[in-house]
Amino acid sequence: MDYEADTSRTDLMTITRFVLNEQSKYPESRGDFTILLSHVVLGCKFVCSSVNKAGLAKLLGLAGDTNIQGEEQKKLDVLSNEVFVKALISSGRTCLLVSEEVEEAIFVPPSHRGKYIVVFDPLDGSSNIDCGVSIGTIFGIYMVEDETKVSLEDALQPGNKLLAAGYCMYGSSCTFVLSTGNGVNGFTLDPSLGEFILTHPNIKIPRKGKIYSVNEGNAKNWDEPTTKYVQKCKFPQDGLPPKSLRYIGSMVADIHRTLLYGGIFMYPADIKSPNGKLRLLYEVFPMSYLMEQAGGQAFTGKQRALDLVPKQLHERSPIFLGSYDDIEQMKELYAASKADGA
Ligand code: FBP
Repeated sequence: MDYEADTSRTDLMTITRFVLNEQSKYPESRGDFTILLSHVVLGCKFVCSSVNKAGLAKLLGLAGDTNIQGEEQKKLDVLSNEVFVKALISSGRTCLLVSEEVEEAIFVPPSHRGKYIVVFDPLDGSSNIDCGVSIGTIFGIYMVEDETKVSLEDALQPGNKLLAAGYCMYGSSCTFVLSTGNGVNGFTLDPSLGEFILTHPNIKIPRKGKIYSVNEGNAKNWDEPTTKYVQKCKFPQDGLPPKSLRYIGSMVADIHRTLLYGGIFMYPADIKSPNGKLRLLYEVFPMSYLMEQAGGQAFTGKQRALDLVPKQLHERSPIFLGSYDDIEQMKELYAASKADGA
């Protein structure tokens, strides 16, 4: 009997135990954040089981409505959104919610309010839902001083004001990745226990990667720095081997791979989409927060992504996320193109 292995298998570091340990570092804390997070986790467990049985439970396909982005909503988009909105309100710890699936910000009834604002994409990677490819949920958490006076402006805070961010990937296994400002940790759902167990402690992205991730179908519309960068990946001049292209088309899955293996994920601006495609509040900011916490960088083509100040709830932003050195290379190309006056 491998006693040591059994001991480690019996000393379960669940996500709740992990966050309670984190909370114990703040004597003034009342446990509100832990309660909020447990409701986010509950939502993810529900969505995970729904995604797993989607084909059986007739949860695939369209819901028949269109969301604020003009996208046809999938049944699972609507179901996931409903579960998260109800879970977050019932936590009694939130005052304002912003969801990719809801045009307006959701003000929590005063009787149920707490200090936290949650911005979230209930189900990211919609184009992959019906073919069973990995999809996910993305969230970011802010705080307000006085929840009785919360306003729309409080949802339009820069990313560098985030308190915490994370995602849950519904793939071959269900993985919850979280940062509360002290590094990034990954937890895998043990279906037999219904518990997320710490499996990826203190994730650090490799300084440089061998992978680039982008929808090359947009190449003809790209700006010069993006075109030059991808060219360097394919035809390196420095004797290094070409980088490999990996693109799943679900941001959560592409970012999860990038965090673990290194490299660069990009959804740049282009002639057709001058602000790129990905939404600033609940896609770009949370992933940028995680990337920086893991030792990587998040760049818009002009600046550090987390320093952006949103003007609208559903605004988009170009984004380059990944290994420190790879993003430095991208920054140099943009600086050079700016110097050339392009
Ligand atoms: P939603 O599915 O939540 O709208 O997310 C957008 C998204 O699917 C990202 O997950 C992904 O990175 C990107 O769009 C893929 O876009 P494209 O199909 O244009 O490459």
